[in-house]
Amino acid sequence: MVANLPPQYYEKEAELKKAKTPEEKIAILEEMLSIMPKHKSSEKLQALIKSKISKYRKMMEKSPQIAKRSAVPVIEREGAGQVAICGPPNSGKSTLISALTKAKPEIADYPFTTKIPVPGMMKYEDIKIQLIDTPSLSTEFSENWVEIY
Ligand SMILES: Nc1nc2c(ncn2[C@@H]2O[C@H](COP(=O)(O)OP(=O)(O)O)[C@@H](O)[C@H]2O)c(=O)[nH]1
Ligand SMILES: [Mg+2]
Repeated sequence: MVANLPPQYYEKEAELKKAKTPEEKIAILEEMLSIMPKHKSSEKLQALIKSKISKYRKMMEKSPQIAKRSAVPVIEREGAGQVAICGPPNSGKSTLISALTKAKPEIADYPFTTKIPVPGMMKYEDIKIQLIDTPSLSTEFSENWVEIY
């Protein structure tokens, strides 16, 4: 038991339980470290908090996209493989997806009709391949989150 922990420390402890993301947890743990009195009896607790911070840092390193860019649409792969159909505006991407899969992306003769990625399943013999309709790429304008990897 550590003596002389200030009341704010216990408030932070309660906040820590409610925090959801690793970033939030790291920020709160760092505050806890700065609040706590630095003497012999708190050494173990300081070490424990530091080890928690490094655990959450490692979690963030493992899932950088989720940690940093949770507002970006992410399509999990389903089926045997994931194929993104990319290309310039009006090149027939949405037409191709709607011909090969049951997905019904909007098809129009004005550019940049597709604003979010739309997945569809293409069956080839007994294999299912996931096709993704993507917003058009162009040098003038692209959805800022479009990134293929
Ligand atoms: N002539 C011709 N028009 C096409 C073909 N594929 C699509 N289109 C037309 O081109 C326009 C744009 O198609 P769309 O699939 O929305 O293109 P996207 O912007 O790449 O998704 C639509 O009016 C389609 O009807 C094709 O193979 N030949
Ligand atoms: Mg389209």
